[in-house]
Amino acid sequence: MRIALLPATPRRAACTAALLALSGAIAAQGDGWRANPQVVERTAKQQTAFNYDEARVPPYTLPNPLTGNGRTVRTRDAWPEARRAILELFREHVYGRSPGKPQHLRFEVVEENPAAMDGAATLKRMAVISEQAGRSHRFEITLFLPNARREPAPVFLLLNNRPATNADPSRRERSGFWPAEQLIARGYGIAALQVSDLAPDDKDRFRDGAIRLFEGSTPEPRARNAWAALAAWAWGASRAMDYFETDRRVDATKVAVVGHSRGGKAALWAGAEDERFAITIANESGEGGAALSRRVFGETLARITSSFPHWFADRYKDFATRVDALPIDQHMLLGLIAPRAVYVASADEDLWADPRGEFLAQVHASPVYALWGEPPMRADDMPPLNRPLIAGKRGYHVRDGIHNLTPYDWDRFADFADTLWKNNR
Ligand code: GTR
Repeated sequence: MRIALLPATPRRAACTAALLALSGAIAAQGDGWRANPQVVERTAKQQTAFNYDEARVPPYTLPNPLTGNGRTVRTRDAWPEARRAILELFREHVYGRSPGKPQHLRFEVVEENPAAMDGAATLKRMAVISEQAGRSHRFEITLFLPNARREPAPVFLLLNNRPATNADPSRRERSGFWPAEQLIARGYGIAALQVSDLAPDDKDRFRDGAIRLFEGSTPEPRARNAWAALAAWAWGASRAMDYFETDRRVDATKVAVVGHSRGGKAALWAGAEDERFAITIANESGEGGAALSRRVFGETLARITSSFPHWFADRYKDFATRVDALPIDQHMLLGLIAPRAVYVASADEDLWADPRGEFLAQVHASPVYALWGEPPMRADDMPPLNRPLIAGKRGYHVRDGIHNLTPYDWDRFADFADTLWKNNR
């Protein structure tokens, strides 16, 4: 059995095997998450222009996740062609077209400390320096590797969209948003980059980073499918992966890209664009992330493209008030990650991000995963609060509390990686 509903505080792969046997019975109870009525009432009062009522989700038909170029795929062998076509649809309509590797790329050690965290970890701060057409761009990666491990370590890479102090290499400041000690104790490496180093999160300045590297100061208007901030952040994740491939202490076949909220949207795009990421983790990524746009629940396409026009290709806003005309929905973004692993997480009080819509994207990506015999997630499988659901290479949880990335979430991500990589130590 490969579909498992884990208990409220799952800890180690050691106990997972026993739980797998229970899962069918638990999953059948139908005690899945429902939005807390008080939270719905409070949120609806605060944001009267948005829908928080399940009964008012409009009827919708999702595009077939197996259809690219008008042809529906039925076999694994036929998938790569459909995948390429679907990827193109996302580039053209949603995230824009990224440039790939720069002409020259090099890595410089900024700091290395083999006895960080009281000897538990090695700290490496690396500069990633890109050159293109005589211009250059630089950003840093902070990486802790577990010293207890002899073999190359699997690594979680966070696309940090919060203050840099949340991923403080000195550890004078510590944050549950990037609980480095916790991951090191579980035998994982943990890395972070600052998304603002790749593209400032500002509609007037977002080009002042990786985008300028490629475009110089080309005058407006940019192409309607030109890449924007989310794609630039994802591009940074790929350059970090380029570095991991050169570091003998990193197992580059076991890298998880992680993001929260806007960072989660970028993590999903990184996982879709770059097949080197073994696991993609989107925490509360919401609209433009894992949530199905056609549900029009919480944040909408109209709202996100007007508040954050610099996140997406300009063309995305053409669909602001006609989501049904989009050739894709976000379940197809998860489908692009198949057959690699993907974990989606939501929070009970984060209705803006539409927890059910995030879960349903996993459900509707199931036909793609089925090409590899991966078990489905079904609409009725939505697990209760704080009970992760693992279906083969896919995972989902909805935790109690507000919009945030917490040590609880990280422990569930590590549990998921444990099940995939048998990282029992
Ligand atoms: C919100 C935005 C969301 C989400 C969030 C965040 O304002 O509407 O889509 O990205 O910010 O990044 O925390």
